[in-house]
Amino acid sequence: EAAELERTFIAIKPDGVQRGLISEIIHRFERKGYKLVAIKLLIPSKEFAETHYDDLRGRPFFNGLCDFLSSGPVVAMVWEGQGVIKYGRKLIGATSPHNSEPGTIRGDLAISVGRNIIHGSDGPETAKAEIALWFKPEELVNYTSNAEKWLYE
Ligand code: DGT
Ligand code: DGI
Repeated sequence: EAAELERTFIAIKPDGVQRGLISEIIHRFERKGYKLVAIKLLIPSKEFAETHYDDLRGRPFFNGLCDFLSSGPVVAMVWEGQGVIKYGRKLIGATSPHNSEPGTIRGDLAISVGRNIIHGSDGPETAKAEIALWFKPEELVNYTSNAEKWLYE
């Protein structure tokens, strides 16, 4: 059966980049079997960060969160695979590392909610919107992964 080619937006935030966790985080998505279809390193502007976190406008931490996201390089990625939106969130762990289980990215690698090293789209609608916000269509690379026939029945 053909795999449903679901895609999600994943970002390694400035704390993850500065702490040298880029490869660690990519490793976890890669070895799970997900396929990388887009990746770039950039410093988002404050305005861009505000657009990304638009649904959190009005929260007391909104301004600090946007300052933080725009404070340094971010690794923006799109990952593809069956159920990658929901299960990617599972790999990431709960928003606050206090609640993230050991074994998850935040559970293993972060301590505080405001420095939780990674972002992942929280549903199909946000995945679509965030991919479109961060990437031009031509930046998404279409290719066949030879691993697919060993990952999906
Ligand atoms: P999501 O999945 O993006 O809708 O966010 P949730 O469902 O993980 O979080 P939600 O909607 O219950 O709460 C909204 C925000 O409030 C969430 O981004 C993180 C923040 N938040 C959650 N628990 C706590 C907490 O105990 N303390 C503080 N300061 N913030 C919290
Ligand atoms: O999708 P998540 O990143 O798990 O969570 P979210 O979309 O609800 O919140 C976005 C980010 O906002 C989250 O990754 C970290 C930050 N945040 C959430 N709650 C707090 C917070 N930052 C601070 N400083 N304090 C908070 O209470």
